[in-house]
Amino acid sequence: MDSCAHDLEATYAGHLDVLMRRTTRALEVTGFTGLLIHSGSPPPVFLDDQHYPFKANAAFKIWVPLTDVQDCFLYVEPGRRPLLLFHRPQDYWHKPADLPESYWTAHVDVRPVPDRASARPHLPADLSRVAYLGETFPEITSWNVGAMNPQALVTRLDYDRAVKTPYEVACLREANRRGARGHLAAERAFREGGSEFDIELVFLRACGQREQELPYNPIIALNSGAAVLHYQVLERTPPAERHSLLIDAGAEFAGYASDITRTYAHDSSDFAALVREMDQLQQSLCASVRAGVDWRDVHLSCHRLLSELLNDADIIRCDVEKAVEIGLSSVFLPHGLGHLLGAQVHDVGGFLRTPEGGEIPRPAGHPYLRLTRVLEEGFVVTMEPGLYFIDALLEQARADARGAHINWARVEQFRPFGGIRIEDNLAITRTGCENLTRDAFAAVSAG
Ligand SMILES: [Mn+2]
Repeated sequence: MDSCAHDLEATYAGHLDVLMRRTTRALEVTGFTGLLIHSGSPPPVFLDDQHYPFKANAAFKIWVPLTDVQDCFLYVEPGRRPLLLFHRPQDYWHKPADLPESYWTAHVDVRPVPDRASARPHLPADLSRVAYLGETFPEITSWNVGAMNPQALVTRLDYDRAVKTPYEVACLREANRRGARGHLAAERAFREGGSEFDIELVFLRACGQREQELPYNPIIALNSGAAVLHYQVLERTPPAERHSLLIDAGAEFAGYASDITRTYAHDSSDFAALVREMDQLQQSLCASVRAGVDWRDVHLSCHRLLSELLNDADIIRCDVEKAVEIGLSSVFLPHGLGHLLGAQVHDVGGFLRTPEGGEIPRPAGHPYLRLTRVLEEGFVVTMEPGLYFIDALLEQARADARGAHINWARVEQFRPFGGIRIEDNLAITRTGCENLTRDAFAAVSAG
């Protein structure tokens, strides 16, 4: 058994205990006696017989690592083993999923059911105090569940989910190892002259995943494409000149996501130096986090560090505090510093003040920050500072008072490179953090 398989085996039961404890409390507080969770079913394309790719609901896959079986139900009642009604249709068009047998199946009561309606007799006769989580489907109305997706319960579960169990951290560690394999192969493809499309194929092969299995579609941008934050084009032909690669791509493991970005310069140039400086900036931010730190402060300290770096690189000429205050640093870094990560790439609950709800506001002038909570032991977050040369934002700055602080000749020099983002996944501890991504790159390079 490899170390990952061993970790999963050793930690899954404890993970279930934590989920059961959180759920028991959430049900008590919100007045329900049980929870029924649907794995989901893929929506059909409009007036077509095709369906969109299936994505299992996060609320479901945190209990059981089934990411590719639609129309399963998980029934949870305090004091009982979770009941999994496993969808196993009689279907000769598709291959029905095999009944699972893995590190988790001994802890769950698994029963095959051929369709949604056949799941109903396996559930308690009276569901009037059971909360349902999932999309609605025609049969569910006759099941008389107590409530569909009650907000108070959803909010409480979202809030709790920010803190990962040791099992979840083990899954995220493995998702990072898979992602690191993809990234190392992608860098080689870039050096060998591949197109964006070539690099994507190499990434998929090295991760061992098809695109729909990835947590999100990779962002693979050569040259100025890197200035587009969610660049979605995959050019089939290589560009005539090769300057840079920005690749933001993650892999999946047992329903958990990695979310990793690297930026490479094609040759040694001022841009290569800028990438190294951004890497140091990112590492110093990683060194500054631990339980008890307010993420909003880390975000603002990133803007100060970036303003210093921009001055040192002679891209701006402006006092650091002033550069943050007037939004000059935001011209070059318009997105948030990071977000919660887990069963969802952008795990929900990043703004919640308490388990009951309430929102912690973003700092003024930073509308895209996705996390405003104080870090706790067990949070897993991304750390992803960036520095971009985005025409639309530069033009806005040129038109207002910020333009006078920008060295436009220097900007012109860097525009063909697009930009830089460096993103790692951090598991927060009492005294610091475990960098799941750097550890994964080191392990994969060594092994
Ligand atoms: Mn991210």
